[in-house]
Order: sequence, then structure tokens, then C-alpha cells
Amino acid sequence: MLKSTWVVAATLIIGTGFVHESFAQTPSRAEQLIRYRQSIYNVLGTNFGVMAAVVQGKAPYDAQDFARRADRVAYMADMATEAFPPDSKTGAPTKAKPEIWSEKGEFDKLLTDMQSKARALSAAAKGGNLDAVKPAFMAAAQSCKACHDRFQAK
Ligand code: ASC
Repeated sequence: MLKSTWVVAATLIIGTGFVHESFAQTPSRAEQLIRYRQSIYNVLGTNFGVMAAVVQGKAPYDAQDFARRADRVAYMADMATEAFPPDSKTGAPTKAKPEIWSEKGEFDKLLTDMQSKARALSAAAKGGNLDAVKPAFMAAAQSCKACHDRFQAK
């Protein structure tokens, strides 16, 4: 084979590899939306989990830290409103059930309830009294569970 033919062949092989790599690194629209949703719930759940340990007596109560985490949870809960666009129903692994979109009225009710319980928890946490915070935390946890039971795949 001519030397130039080898150069062309090598360029094609290497070039094809780059093209494949760039495709692999560009997430689809659905993947981006699902990743966005999972980011919101990851930040929400991680902060809620730290608070849960305090409420269960497994970690010390630091009122300021607890209140800051409650604010984060309320903020993420608010962001969850934009976490379920129709384009994010499928396209990447997700525990979000299709019923979220087919029973949107019911889903929105549970989401709105969770947001309201998260705001109440954040308000209670500003008081700095763990005994007063506990019922607000339990109400928020129950609102998480109500939606997961119905709309989150196991
Ligand atoms: C958590 C967490 C949830 C809720 C829920 C409450 O800590 O990750 O999804 O509490 O389990 O029942």
C-alpha cells in the first residue's frame, strides 16, 4: 500500500475514535434533564439525611447547621417543581414512574404538600429548639414518603 494510503487509513481510524468519544460525552436532552432532577433530589436527600440523624439522636443537634440544612431542603424542594418536564420521562435510568406525568394532578398535590412541609420545617428550625423541630421534621419526612410510595419505582 502507498504510504499516503496508510496515512489516510490511520487518520480515519483515529478520527472515528474522536467522533465516537465526543458523542459518548454529550448527554442527550433527556439524560441532561434526568441528571438535573437527580441532582436536586440528591442535594435535598443528603441534607435531609443529615437532619434525620440529628432527630433520631444519632448526631448532636447544632441549631445553626440544622437550620441551614432545612433552608437547603426547602430551596431544593422548590426547585423540584421544574424537575419533571415531559422530556425527562425516559431516556436514562430513573426511578421516576410514568404515572408522574399521567396522573399529574395527584403528583402536583403531593409535591406541593412536600414543599409546604419543607418551608414549615425551615421556619421551625430557625427557632433553635429541637423538640419543636421534631414534629415539623416528621411531617416533612411523611410528605417525602407519601410521594415515593406512589411515584418512585423501588
Ligand atoms: C429520608 C429520605 C427520604 C425520606 C423518607 C421519609 O431521609 O432519604 O426519602 O427521609 O424516607 O420517610
